[in-house]
Amino acid sequence: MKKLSILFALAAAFLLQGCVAKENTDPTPTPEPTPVVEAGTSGITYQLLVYSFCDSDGDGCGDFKGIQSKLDYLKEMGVQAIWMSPIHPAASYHGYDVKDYSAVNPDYGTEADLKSLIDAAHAKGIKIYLDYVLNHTSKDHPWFLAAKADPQSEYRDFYIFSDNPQADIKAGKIDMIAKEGSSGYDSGQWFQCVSGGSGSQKVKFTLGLDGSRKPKTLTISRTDDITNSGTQNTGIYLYYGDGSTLQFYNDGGAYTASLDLESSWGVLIRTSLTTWDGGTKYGAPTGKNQLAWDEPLTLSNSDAQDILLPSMSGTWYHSHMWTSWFADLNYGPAGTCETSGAFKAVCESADKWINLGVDGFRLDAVKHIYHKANSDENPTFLKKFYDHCNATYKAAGHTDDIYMVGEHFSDASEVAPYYAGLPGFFEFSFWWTLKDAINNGTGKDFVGTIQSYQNLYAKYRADYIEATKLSNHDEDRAGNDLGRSKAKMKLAGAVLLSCGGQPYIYQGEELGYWGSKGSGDEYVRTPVKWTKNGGAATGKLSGKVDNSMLSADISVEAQEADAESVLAVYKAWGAAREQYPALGEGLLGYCSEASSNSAVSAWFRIKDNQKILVVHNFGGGSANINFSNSNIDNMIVSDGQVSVSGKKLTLGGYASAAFLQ
Ligand SMILES: [Ca+2]
Ligand SMILES: [Ca+2]
Repeated sequence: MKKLSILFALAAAFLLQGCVAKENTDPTPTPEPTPVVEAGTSGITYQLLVYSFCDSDGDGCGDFKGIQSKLDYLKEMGVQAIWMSPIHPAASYHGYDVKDYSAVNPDYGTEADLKSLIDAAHAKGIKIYLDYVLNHTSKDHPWFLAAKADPQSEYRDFYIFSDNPQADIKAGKIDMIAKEGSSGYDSGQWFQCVSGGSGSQKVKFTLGLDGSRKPKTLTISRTDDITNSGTQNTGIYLYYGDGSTLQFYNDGGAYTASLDLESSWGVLIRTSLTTWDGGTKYGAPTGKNQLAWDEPLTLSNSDAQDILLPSMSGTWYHSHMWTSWFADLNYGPAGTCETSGAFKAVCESADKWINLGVDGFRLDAVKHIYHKANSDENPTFLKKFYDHCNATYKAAGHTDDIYMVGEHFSDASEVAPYYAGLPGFFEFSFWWTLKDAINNGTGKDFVGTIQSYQNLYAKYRADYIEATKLSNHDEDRAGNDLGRSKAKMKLAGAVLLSCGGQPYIYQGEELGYWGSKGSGDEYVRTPVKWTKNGGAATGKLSGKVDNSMLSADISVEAQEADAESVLAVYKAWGAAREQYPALGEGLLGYCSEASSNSAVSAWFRIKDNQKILVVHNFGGGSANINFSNSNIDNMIVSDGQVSVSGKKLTLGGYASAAFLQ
């Protein structure tokens, strides 16, 4: 059923063969070739935010050299791979609006610094995964700037443009939104862009008012004279260009504004200078936003789209993420996506990083690449991207397959069909199930639920990678969900590192961090505080840092000296995964011997001849379990109050233990 160990088994077999061959054929002692990444068993990946993990030069921004300096910290938790937040130049601090896929963000260091990090990580048996954003680019990416400026641009087809998105979607003309018919149209996902611009030109605007003296029509005329006359107390403003305004004049009942106009986007009418709220914005109705010389345009107080000047042409571009900052990439029909310019371009950059030594990718927002999340388009696309990258990876001399994990932010049942496209996906359901189980103090159903997810994946891929996790950078912190209870956080970490799958530890979870998105995403992206008295890489977080949390006692320095710390739990269970292959790679099996106690979750991890019993108490009170069949003499790792008396195991509240069978 579950074949997580394939990579490691292949690597180990390769090493073994290498040794045997050498002994048989070459009696001269020569150094063994060092494998790029030494095989291990933990399967643990650490998710870090480059900008807030570790700052090597004191400029407030985390960087590659900082990560390199902390590889031993990760190694001590059994970490075998790092997923770095996007490393490319980007418009936002978080990096998810890429401006150049083939470059590194200079705030993080140079490409040589990245190469140095990759080599240093490999020397310690740690792989490097890049976050790769395939759904969209920044609106400031040179591809998009060229595409929107010129319909004839070679980059025009990299994006999704339409003069009438609603009609084009209904007619099936938009390849990325081809499966939903008219229901695929969402006005909030389309943003206008303008080409042409006004240049500088002398014009006169005349405003028509309705019976309530509210703006009704707008007319633009050419003029040689931009001198305005009348009284300027109308409270109605022409808004144009880079945030400029001109109040209309009332000249004997005629509302006019003459000016030397320059605007890159057009004009709007507003009746407040300080807010857009309360119906103070007047623009064009959707689809009728073009001004023509000397022809009144009827204004809209509800749609209020930008009004295009006669010299301008406007069109719409698609952003699935409901933000004008992102522009969605266009890969054409999924069945032939590999022929699209955008596909070739993102592959070319991916090849560069693979050839630099990167071991895999975490793919962002994969259910949004093609619009319809539950069609086969995204899996089809993802398989083509994976196959391309894997071919590059093999050509670079690797004997294993490239690693790739997708972010499909949905229940396991919706994620499962995507395994047709990629070997790995995050299991968001793992955390959603676990936090409820811990907060309800009910452990008995937990492992059965996780097994049910595995059974879903196995229908689509025998060697699926179940990327388990607690929270990540897009969710409230696990610590928040667990009421900041240190005991619950320790339990959650012990469950994560003792259950099936290949777990991800999100930066700060091993330190017991908390934080809520409600105050801003930055609050769930808090920097690591390395020393009791030292600072942290807060420079990119706009001051949105909970400094009360970054206390001396939550620092790495303090927790490394504290056997009762959250960090100590992650280290203990991470080390156990490294030491006992069954705990890292084994099958997950239900243990019925603890079923009489609803607070307790018990399971086996089984690989080859090794079998480990894992027992967790999800409740706050102590729990007694009698094991008549399983062996509880040989405890290999534990957390909290644990005592063994003959065949009776007593676990204090939220305590955990594992036993070699
Ligand atoms: Ca720095
Ligand atoms: Ca998309």
